[in-house]
Amino acid sequence: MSKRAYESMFTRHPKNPILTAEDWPYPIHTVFNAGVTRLHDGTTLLLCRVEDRSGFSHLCAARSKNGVDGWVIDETPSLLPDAVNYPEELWGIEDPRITWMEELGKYAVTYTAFGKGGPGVALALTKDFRVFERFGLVMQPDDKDAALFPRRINGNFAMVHRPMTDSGAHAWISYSPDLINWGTHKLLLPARKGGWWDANKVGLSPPLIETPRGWLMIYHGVRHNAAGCLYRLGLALFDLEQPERLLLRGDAWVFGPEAPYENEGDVGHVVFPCGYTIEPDGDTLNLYYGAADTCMALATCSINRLLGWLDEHATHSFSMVPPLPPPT
Ligand code: BMA
Repeated sequence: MSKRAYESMFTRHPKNPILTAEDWPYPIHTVFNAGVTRLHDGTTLLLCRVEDRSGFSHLCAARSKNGVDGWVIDETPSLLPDAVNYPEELWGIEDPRITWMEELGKYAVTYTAFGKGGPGVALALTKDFRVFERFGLVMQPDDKDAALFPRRINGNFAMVHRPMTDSGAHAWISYSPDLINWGTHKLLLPARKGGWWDANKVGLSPPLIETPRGWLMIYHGVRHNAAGCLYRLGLALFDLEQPERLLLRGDAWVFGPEAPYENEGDVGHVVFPCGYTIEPDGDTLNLYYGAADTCMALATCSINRLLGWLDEHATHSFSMVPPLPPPT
């Protein structure tokens, strides 16, 4: 791992990468960008994006008692693209995010359906990750990086997603009375511009984390450079009852590719978390991330420490450019 002059708030698990293609019970090319939940019996479930050698992705569940090893992986794909009934899934399904919906007594899985129209947001509900109730596309292409909130906000379901627009790739929030019809679209977190690490393209990484101080967002920012793309993670905090209200946004990234398995793979220099579990202490966050679009890795951090960092670094504190004076 390359040496950095700054301290990370995240601790990489010594057993990283925790899942690779070699662990799979059937032939696959890569495993990455898994949606995550802790089942009611305490089992950690990773709904992994698995890419086969046709280049298409499907989803496959891996379960573990301790969330680190001893994974029991479904013998066959758990959710395959269904291009007959959902032509938007012709070229695969990718990057699931999981939200436990107490009101429904089901898990909501939002994933990217990739078809001729481009990537769009699809939704399925499940109780057990074996039988899925598919809703098809809920956000038309080009859109991805979506996750539901675990409860209604002011009477409506809410979803963060990332449509592509001429102005760039920004995170949006939309509301729905029934999970099918989505509206009241609001810009949630815009990509910055110019030299910022998160200029031009941001997207939600795992589902938002509910804290007493607000919804904590771990998002990815994409930096294009001469070598390709760099995917790093930043933090933002939103109001609990009015989530489109941004409370704090960090100025620096907090986690980026450094370890060899994050820098070398099909797409090097990528860390891409789609889910987490929280320990019973309510503070320890286990962040599961795809590394270099090739394998799954785990890093741990303290939610309170992330919030404390945001308090200190939500202005231009790392920037050489002094903040603008308040408007008169
Ligand atoms: C994004 C998504 C992710 C992928 C990342 C890096 O656009 O497609 O699935 O991990 O690019 O390649």
